[in-house]
Amino acid sequence: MNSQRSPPTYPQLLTFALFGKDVEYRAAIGNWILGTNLFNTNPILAVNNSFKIINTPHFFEEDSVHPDQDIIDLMARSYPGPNLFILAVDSENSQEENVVAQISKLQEIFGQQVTEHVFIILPDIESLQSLLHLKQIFNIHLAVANENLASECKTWCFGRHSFLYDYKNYSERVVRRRRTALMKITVNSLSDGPPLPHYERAGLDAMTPSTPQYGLSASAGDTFQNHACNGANEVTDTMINIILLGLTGTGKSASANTILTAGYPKIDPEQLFRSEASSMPITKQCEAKIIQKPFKRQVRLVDTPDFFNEEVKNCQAQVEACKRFCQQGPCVVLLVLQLGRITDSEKEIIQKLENKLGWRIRDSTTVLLTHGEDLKGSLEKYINACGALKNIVAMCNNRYHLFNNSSKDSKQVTELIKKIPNFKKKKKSLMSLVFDALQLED
Ligand SMILES: Nc1nc2c(ncn2[C@@H]2O[C@H](COP(=O)(O)OP(=O)(O)OP(=O)(O)O)[C@@H](O)[C@H]2O)c(=O)[nH]1
Ligand SMILES: [Mg+2]
Repeated sequence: MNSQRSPPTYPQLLTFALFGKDVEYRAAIGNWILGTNLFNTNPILAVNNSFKIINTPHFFEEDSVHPDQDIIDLMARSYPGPNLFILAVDSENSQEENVVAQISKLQEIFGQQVTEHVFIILPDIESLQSLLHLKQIFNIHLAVANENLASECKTWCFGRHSFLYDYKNYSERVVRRRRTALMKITVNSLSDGPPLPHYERAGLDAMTPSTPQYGLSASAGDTFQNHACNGANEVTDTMINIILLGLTGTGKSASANTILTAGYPKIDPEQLFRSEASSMPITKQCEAKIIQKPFKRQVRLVDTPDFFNEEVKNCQAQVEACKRFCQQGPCVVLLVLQLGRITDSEKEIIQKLENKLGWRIRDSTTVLLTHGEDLKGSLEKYINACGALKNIVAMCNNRYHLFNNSSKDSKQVTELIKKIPNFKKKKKSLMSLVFDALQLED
């Protein structure tokens, strides 16, 4: 990575809406773009490191039972608009009138301008040659299915704005409401919400949590999930991620446990993140748990290893695993530092993490100081007296908080949540979702 270049303000993930009459051909195109076979089960949504693909199973079916609902769901999942509308045209449906009918249907629903974002993928060179003239007529992009589709799509999106829905046929309010409802959809019947859309994630084999997979019961009445990210798990794409970053021994896992126990005080200790005093790294792999309390909705709490510790094997794989969480939904960072132990290696920690993750984390980071019980006097004075810490805190727009992880006081968690940036003012930004999700329970 070029360290001179400022990382993007949010991880880049291209959103594609995938259309096509033939289920198998559509799946093959989805698989080619993702570089996996996730589409074999015809999911509604599939994601990898670079792409989020929204499948539209019934779109061109004359007898679709809920055509409007299908369209609203697509708009909600790709809100405020996808980068590309991919039309997978199989050999049975590649006659000109058939292709034109599909393009016209997209125009009818999403407006004439949609064609600027339509990418038609044809089965062979012959169909490409016979349909090439449509390029001029509709201002669309045509290509033949091939194994380089992913890079072709990326190249085509480069420098282009994504499509924005105009809400002439469907109200933005309805779409947004549906989006919110989809966000509330719970994971694997964790709570009694509506059923889940089928959703799959790709390439998370770097994640091997030390605890068992789904359906964990913390204690009577308390439930949360360990998130084993090794394949086709069902999760919502807009779940908020809280990612704990920092060096070994600073208290990342202990802080994650403080957050967990604030919501689930009777939690079985076996289900906490492993946290121990040690000169060697204890957490060696990213590990995530999905919780609901004390938040209003589900939040994925992601504990990470020290990305700069040579004792952490496959460090880069762990960075990649962490990046996938950053990309999957809105995320906020807790940068964990130990009071009284801000070392030289932590001076540049923000820049170093940004370079590793390729994301300008400082805009979404709150500094979380641990060992709060050791503080003598005011925290502000302490920060002002420590140049390196003052600098880090300033980079994070003066967001900081103090935890005493040896205390069971859940107030420190509710106070922390209040300090997480108020993104609500930035209308329509992804980060507004973060703020909404981090509202405390009534
Ligand atoms: N007294 C006290 N101990 C803490 C606090 N925070 C963390 N610790 C202890 O510090 C030690 C290291 O904490 P961890 O949470 O394992 O640190 P970590 O950042 O996850 O470390 P790695 O997993 O090795 O990267 C553990 O013994 C914790 O109990 C705190 O606020 N007060
Ligand atoms: Mg740890």
